[in-house]
Amino acid sequence: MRLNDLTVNILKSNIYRSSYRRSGDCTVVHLGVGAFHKAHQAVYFDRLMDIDKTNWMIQGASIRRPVAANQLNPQDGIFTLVERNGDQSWFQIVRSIKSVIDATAAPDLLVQSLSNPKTVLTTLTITEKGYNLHPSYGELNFENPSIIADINNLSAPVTAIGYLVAGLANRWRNGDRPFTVLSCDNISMNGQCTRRAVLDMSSKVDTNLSDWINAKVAFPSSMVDRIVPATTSDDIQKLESSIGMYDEALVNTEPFSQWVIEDNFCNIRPPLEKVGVQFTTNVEPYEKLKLRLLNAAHSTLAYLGSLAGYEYVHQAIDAPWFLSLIEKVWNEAETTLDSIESFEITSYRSDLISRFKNKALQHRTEQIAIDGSQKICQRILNSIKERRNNRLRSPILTLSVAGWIRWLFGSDESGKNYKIIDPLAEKLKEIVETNENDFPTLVRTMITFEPVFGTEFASDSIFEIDLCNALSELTENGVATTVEKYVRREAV
Ligand code: CS2
Repeated sequence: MRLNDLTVNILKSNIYRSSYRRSGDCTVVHLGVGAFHKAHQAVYFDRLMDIDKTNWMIQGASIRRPVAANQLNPQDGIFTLVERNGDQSWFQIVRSIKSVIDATAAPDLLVQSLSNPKTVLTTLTITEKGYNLHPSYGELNFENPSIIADINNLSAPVTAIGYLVAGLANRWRNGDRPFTVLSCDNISMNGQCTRRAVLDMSSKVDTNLSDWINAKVAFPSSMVDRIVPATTSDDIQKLESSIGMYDEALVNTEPFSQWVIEDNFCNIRPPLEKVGVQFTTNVEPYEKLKLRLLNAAHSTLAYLGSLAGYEYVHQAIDAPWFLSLIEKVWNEAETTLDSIESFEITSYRSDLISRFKNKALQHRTEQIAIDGSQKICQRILNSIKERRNNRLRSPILTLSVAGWIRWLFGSDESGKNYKIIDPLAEKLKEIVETNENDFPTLVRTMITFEPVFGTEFASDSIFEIDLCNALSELTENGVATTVEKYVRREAV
């Protein structure tokens, strides 16, 4: 039996579900309904509606693929969230998504929702590449054919930024109040990035529109945190045998969840503080902390771990010397962080280790390895850059960058091939393949590849030598030996 608004009633009462009435127009539009949105923002809004009895129903939208629409619409938008920790599982039915628009088939429906004055907030999880900004220097990529297409025709946009501009343009023309644009992607200063992308595009459409957006629209930054592995068909089968319900939209996650939002809204602000969200005037220290500790560790475990044959994060962190490796990644990164009042970094770090060790999550290293070109700069390179400005070398973070480059070779240490999934995959593969037998040239070409490294590493000869050595060691001696050697040698 498939989960939906009616069948949910026959579930056992020990499965938690909210009880608010799912009626009225949606007040939130979410672009990019995927596992993370379902396990994070949708859960906060579900709880909020349950305790506050105000309407924060979400109109979901998928921009690139119809998957979420196909999973959720036959289920009236509802799905099961399973929090897993060790042997324990906690089940909840989440009811805050009304339905999902498949914008690939019906772009006009999404533009209509965004243009509806009842929409007070638009949230985004479109991943790093969805912003179409150059990862290292932050302007909109005007060479991207989809961006060009949107600038020329906003009636049926193809990019998330195009949809935002189209919706805001209608609000402006109709004299309506704009919606707040809240990015929930893992990008440093995600609000400013979204603002930049929207202003860059709208200024090519109509400068009066971009002036209005500039003056009237709020783009708060936010820090989001919850580990959400991709759902597998095995997970769906297991759920069916344990609760007797077939749920294609099921999502597994950890008990931990965090959301810190910049208190800067241009339309009604949901009172999310009632459900544990933290509002602050400055999100940057939280974003930096999370990207440079949690995500830097994740990427390090993903590249070095998968090269050494570890399929899951919990296996990689338990591999010999990997825990010390991660501690040293953090020792280096921590020197670049700003302090946060009443925040205990030591306990944050030990909580992260427990989260990584959560076997029940089955979080694949290959999932984290995806889109490295969009992630590496914020997670690792920025720390290296800031340390260098303080005359500090970063041997362990450099090893992590070398791990990424070695991973781009396309096969692990046992010779198993895998696919490089990355918007810049073709270019990166070409760089690696052309210079496979000449590491100094490979490293030189990489660090001068501006879309990832920017311009600041080209003249950093110390980093260049360190990176070349780390890459040679990894390739000649293998991950295990190199990690042990670096960890023992570097008393950071
Ligand atoms: C992960 C993140 O896939 C990845 O790149 O590092 O999705 C990570 O699980 C989340 O940021 C945790 O909040």
